[in-house]
Amino acid sequence: MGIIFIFTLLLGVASSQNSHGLTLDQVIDLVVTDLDKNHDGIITKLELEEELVTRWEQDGDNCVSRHEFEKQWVATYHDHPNTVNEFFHRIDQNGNGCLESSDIDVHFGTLDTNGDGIATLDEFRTFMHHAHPEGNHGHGG
Ligand SMILES: [Ca+2]
Ligand SMILES: [Ca+2]
Ligand SMILES: [Ca+2]
Repeated sequence: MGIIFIFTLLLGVASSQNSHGLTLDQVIDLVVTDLDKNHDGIITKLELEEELVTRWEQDGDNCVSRHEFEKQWVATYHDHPNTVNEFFHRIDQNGNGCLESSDIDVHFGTLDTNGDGIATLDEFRTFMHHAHPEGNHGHGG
């Protein structure tokens, strides 16, 4: 039984592509904790935009480049750079190579159906499962 457990654990680590062996759910939990800065169980659009500016945007041009995003994400959540790369392209809604508040607007609009500027943690987790490359298992490899 012990050997099977260890083997399963190793397989899990190998397939997660995360250098710390974190599952997508564990990564999402870390992201949610970082985003919900006042720990009230909801993520506001303001919190999302603050995270974009304080963590991801580094050089003051109001554009989170793929490089800026990848560097911070890999350092913080330990996903593989290729995974982060694809994730960036998925959330760069208008495809201009920048994450900016207009991209946040679009994504938050899909989360926040009644437009009150608030998303619950579960809503955000669901969004992350759709947006993160490891949330879709249709393509194998
Ligand atoms: Ca909050
Ligand atoms: Ca920048
Ligand atoms: Ca963009």
